[in-house]
Amino acid sequence: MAFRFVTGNEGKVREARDYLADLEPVDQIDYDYTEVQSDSLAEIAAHGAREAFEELGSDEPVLVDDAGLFVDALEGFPGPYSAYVEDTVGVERLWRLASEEENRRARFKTVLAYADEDGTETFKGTVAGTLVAPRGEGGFGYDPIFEYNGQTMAEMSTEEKNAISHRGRALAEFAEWYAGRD
Ligand code: ITT
Ligand code: NA
Repeated sequence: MAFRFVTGNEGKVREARDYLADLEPVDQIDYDYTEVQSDSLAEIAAHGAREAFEELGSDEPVLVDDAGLFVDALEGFPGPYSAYVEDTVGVERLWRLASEEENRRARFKTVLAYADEDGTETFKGTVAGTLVAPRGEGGFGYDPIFEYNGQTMAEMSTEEKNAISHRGRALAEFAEWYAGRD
């Protein structure tokens, strides 16, 4: 048995492997699930995981992770549009926009959805931090501008990031639930 992690993002897979290695192997799978129009990461992730599980065949469980950066002073922007904003405007310009605000607080949120023949479960994780000018070579996405406890997430190892990150928290909750099932 392996988890089939449906994502085009290798950074997510690296973090999931670091956390789930003791449970099952994690295979990265490409599948273009329908991104339902919703402000809710949970709805998007749960719908995607369900659809992928049903369409892909085989009974191996599926994972989907839908994440976003929510900037307090920008009413939670880019939020559910984070991937689009990274691809178009880019991380550096989002930082410049945020740097004009006095309040630099932001949070990462993620929802990890799990689907198998018994149903769909979701696990949430959030971390609050401060936006800063880009630093660090690790991580991915918005990590270089997201500072937690004096370090940007791009300055952390995968292990260090998992220990405090939104995804690490969701993975921990999921791992506990998975290990405790009958
Ligand atoms: P998949 O949908 O294929 O999984 P994606 O990169 O499009 O990959 P999301 O829609 O969940 O994933 O991500 C939204 C955006 O937030 C995208 O620009 C990511 O790079 C970024 N992001 C997600 N998790 C992050 C993290 O832990 N650190 C920094 N940026 C992150
Ligand atoms: Na996405």
